[in-house]
Amino acid sequence: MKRALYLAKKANWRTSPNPMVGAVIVKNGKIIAEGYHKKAGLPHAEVEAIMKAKEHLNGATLYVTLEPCCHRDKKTPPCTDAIIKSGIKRVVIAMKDPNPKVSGKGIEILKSHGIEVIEGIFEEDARKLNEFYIKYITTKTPFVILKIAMTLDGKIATPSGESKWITSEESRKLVHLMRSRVDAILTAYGTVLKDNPMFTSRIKNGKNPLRVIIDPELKIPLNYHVYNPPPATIAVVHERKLSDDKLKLLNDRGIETIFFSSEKVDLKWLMKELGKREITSLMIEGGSSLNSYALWDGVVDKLMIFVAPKIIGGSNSYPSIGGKFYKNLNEAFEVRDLKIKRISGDIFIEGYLKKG
Ligand code: AOF
Ligand code: ZN
Repeated sequence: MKRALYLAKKANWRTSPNPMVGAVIVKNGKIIAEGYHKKAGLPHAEVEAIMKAKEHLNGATLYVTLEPCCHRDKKTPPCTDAIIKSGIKRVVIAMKDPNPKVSGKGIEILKSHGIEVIEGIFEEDARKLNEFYIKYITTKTPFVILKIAMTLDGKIATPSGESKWITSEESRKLVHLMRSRVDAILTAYGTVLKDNPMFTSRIKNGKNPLRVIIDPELKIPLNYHVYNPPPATIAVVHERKLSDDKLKLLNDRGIETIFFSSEKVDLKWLMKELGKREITSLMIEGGSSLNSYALWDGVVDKLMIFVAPKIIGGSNSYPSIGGKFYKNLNEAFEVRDLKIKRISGDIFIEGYLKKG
């Protein structure tokens, strides 16, 4: 199963909206074939492995990181059919497929054909590997990472807005790696106006995320990087506050728009809109206000905080989280499963937001 997890990871977060899955076939104590799911639309891991096997699979054991699929209304045929036909006698699964169309049904079908099924081997690793997929397939909204690069005193910019660079180059490389893994980046016009960022992934073999920019009135000049694809951009604009001329400018450039009509864009609603576009994961790279909205709108799943050994101080410098606050400490947002790492001179903190 460890080998199957290793194979799954080879897809390098390129399978969206599908999960990353690895499979290994063992016969007489030997690995005789392996496979992984490379990309949505391409064969599933199990089928890859079965196709590659050069000998009969009668009596073989299949190790797979996700419950084999059994549904038909999709791009590829069900893996359960291929497994049953192959003669495989035992299937070891790391985790159930959370997809409501599968979720246990794949296992039942295998069992009803006399195949022995063992579940829950290295389940935690498998769940972590596919945290984007699990959130998306069960809620139809993206898994949201809030990324913050801040000083020891929790500031993200000086009072004049200077923020380049707070963290080390090594930390920034990790941000580029994360950009390469998520489907989209979310930011707002303030951040874009300040730095004219590209939000691309500038690492070897990096994949650029879609850029989602909250720019209600189109304040960002069209010659800024974000409005110059590739990669593609979605502008989140206000139904009434955006002039027709400006809308035409966006349309002429082929920039997709999402309209909202409330005073402030409701991020919960926006996540549903992005989910409809098959965005399964998203990283927020914004300023004090967007970070605050993200928390209070309840969309954050995971925090990734880079802390640099610097202190800016001052009450006019920008805090990592601005806006609203809790009056009582016992109400404060809580973060669970903290992981802490040193990245060159910085401290990297990762954790999941406790909800409800
Ligand atoms: C598996 N093995 O390697 C993967 C599975 O559109 P399709 O045909 O690729 O189907 C996508 C669904 O299949 C996806 O939502 C999930 O339920 C399952 N993914 N299942 O047995 C795999 N990638
Ligand atoms: Zn399948």
